[in-house]
Amino acid sequence: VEHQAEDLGEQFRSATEKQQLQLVDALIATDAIGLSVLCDHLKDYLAQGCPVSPIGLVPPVVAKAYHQLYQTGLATAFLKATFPQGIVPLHSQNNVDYLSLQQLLVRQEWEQADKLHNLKLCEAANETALGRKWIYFSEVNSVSITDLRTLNALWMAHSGGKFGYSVQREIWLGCGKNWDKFWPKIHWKDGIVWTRYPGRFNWSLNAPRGHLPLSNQLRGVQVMTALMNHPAWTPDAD
Ligand code: UYC
Repeated sequence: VEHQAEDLGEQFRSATEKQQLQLVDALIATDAIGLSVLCDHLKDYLAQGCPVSPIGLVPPVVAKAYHQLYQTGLATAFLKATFPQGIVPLHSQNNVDYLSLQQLLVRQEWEQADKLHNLKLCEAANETALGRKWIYFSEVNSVSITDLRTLNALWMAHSGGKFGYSVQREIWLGCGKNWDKFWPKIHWKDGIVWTRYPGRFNWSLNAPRGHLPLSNQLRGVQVMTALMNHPAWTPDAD
């Protein structure tokens, strides 16, 4: 049994990132040995000091291993002891507590998470925005690079890289910054019809890439423009 575990562990460690992403599923589907390989991977990640990408993203394999382990319910105590706040480090320069958002996202409660996300964005901007419960475009740059990266990393880690501002930005740039091309791609508009909040949005992982988090367009496109142009998405901005 020990040999088997070592072999699987070795196979996992020497695989490419793409293979590792597939191996996470295979390991979860097998038995206790598979689970221990994934736990070891998370332990190694912690021992390395939890490195993140230049824009603050948790490595996809780590996020997926965490998620699959979480979902089995067989590693609850280990995950809690190893990452007490969750897999995404909750850095804030605006003194915002993102723990409740991480908890909604790890449970895949997308609609509640989206609501709380928009409140946390306001809180990260200033007290006026928080009281108003929506953010004015000129307040977007009051949100620190750190905080916007934390928010984005939370969506990315818990959606397998499907949701988050950095995904929306990539799609938006791919559309040549043309909003009319962008809205249908993320299903915020179907033809000339705006997608109605909340019932017509897809609150699941079957949604198209970039579908979440939402930004209400009722007051115009300036908030979204400011979010897409925020320095958080420039790798060496801080
Ligand atoms: N709503 O249609 N939206 C609301 C979206 C628009 C409207 C909230 C997104 C178009 C009204 C969120 C889209 C529009 C309210 C979103 C969308 C419109 C409201 C709750 C696709 C009419 C009631 C948070 C772009 C044609 C509240 C909040 C109010 C709410 C999101 C209407 C998250 C992504 C242009 C009347 N919509 N919104 O901001 O303020 O209130 O009156 O974008």
